[in-house]
Amino acid sequence: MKQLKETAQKIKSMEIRGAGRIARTAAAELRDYAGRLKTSDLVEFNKMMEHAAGLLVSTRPTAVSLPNAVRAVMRYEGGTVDEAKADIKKLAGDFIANSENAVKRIGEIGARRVREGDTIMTHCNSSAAISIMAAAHAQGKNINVIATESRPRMQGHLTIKQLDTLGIKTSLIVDSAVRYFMKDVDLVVMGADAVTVNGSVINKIGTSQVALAAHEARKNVIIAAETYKFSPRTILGELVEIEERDSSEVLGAEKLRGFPNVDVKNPAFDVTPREYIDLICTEVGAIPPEMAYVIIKDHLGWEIKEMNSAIGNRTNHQKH
Ligand code: RUB
Repeated sequence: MKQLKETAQKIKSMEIRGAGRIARTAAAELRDYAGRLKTSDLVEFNKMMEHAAGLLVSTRPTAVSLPNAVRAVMRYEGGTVDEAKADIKKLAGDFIANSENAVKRIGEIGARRVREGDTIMTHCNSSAAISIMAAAHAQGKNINVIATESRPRMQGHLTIKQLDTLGIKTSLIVDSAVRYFMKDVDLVVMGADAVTVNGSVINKIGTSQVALAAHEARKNVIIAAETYKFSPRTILGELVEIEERDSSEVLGAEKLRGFPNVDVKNPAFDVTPREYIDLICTEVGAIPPEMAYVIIKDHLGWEIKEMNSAIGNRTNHQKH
């Protein structure tokens, strides 16, 4: 229980972050948690697994990869605890391996859209988006990247570090300079926390502004997203919750107390309508956002069936 809680806390506090990484971490934690359970009573075991699954899913509400990963592991079967544990181990292992391969494959597919000499703008820190830049660079294409800071948590600093290690020439800019620099950009590549059935993309706050500026300047926007970032629940009309994070990430509590008429709003993600997205690059191919339904149907179809029998009831702060 202690390790489960620690993992959940690491995801909540963003020590472990990024939609793909939190999904893989949750799958691994369910596997390890199951392995640590001592009971031989299957009913009790199932109950404890349900509790662990619920705790992990509750840590961050927007990244659909997280419930998708948890459900992929929680499909386990078995007539005994040992059989259930073995199935959980397999399902978690498959999810993690598929996820890692997906990021690599997205890089290979997405890099085909990158031309020699391109300047790519990116926002936040997405492993799938960086995989495209890394693959293009590895193919010998001479690329430049413009990376935003991504306030308030400055994930752009992680991005520039990774790109620097890869030897990719990168400029760091403040978020408000996106439109100023858009004229120098050939291609925008960003990640996703969730993709809805209508092809909208939910990603780090500011993503929709970058996409809007790109649209105005007629620059292509590619979203790098594994198929498990697509949200089957949106087929049933459910909306993706936008995580509102603590005000202290933007303005310290002490400073804020000095302004009795001021509050801080800190949504962590926003929604980019499909009109501003040219392609969503997944591990099974680069698709127009209008084809999101097909990805959900073909790759998460089992989830739709399961959901039809048990529609969750999450309470949301803000929905889109
Ligand atoms: C991270 C973020 C990333 C996506 C995709 O937000 O918005 O663009 O999660 O990342 P946060 P990846 O820092 O709040 O988790 O491609 O690595 O899954």
